[in-house]
Amino acid sequence: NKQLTVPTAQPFAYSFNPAHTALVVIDMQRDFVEPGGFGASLGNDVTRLQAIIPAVRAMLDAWRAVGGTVLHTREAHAPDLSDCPPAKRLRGKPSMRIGDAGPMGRILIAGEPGAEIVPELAPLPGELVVDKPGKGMFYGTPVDALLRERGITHLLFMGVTTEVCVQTSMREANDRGYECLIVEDGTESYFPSYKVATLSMLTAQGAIVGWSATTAEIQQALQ
Ligand code: C5J
Repeated sequence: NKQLTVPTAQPFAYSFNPAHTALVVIDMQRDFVEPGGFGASLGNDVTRLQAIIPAVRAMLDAWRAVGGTVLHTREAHAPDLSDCPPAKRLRGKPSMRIGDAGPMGRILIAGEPGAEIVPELAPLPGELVVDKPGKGMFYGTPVDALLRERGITHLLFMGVTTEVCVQTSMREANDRGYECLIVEDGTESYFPSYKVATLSMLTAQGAIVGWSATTAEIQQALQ
């Protein structure tokens, strides 16, 4: 139960107490990350996303070793699509809509193989796992209550994709008063320039949304 600092975080030092901090792993699901899934069949280069699995795992291992709270999210809808607004479902490729049969089961439906978290990053018993119907992790979920009842005030974000679900979740968290940091090598986008832009816009203007740092810098602080 102690205050730690990442002195080289961007745009300036980030301090956190692991007892009041959660490591958040956004949407590391097979359909976004693995070859042969939904993301790949839309023409995206999923190897970029797959490449961060070792860094995410290393950070998870370090965080689990200090006994920190872990929250995994999945972008996943109810099988009857009652939590999927038509505005979301009708967007995108007409042959690959949420709920349609995809290469790894029904696309973004809870319980389908493609909606599962990749096996390398599988949640451990006791870790929080939340299905979210939106891009952000607070909309339509119990996440805020789950974090507050555990005394969580600080969040470290990893996962995919940087500019969509990770960024939206971090912005929603910042508005709710959480002190947020995004782990630079623990997040990735299908579009390299979007990742670079997202990291700079989140940390601009004196950490307007929050901080960024690498897994190595955070691991150093945890030693
Ligand atoms: C996530 C997406 N997880 N890009 N979803 O970022 O639609």
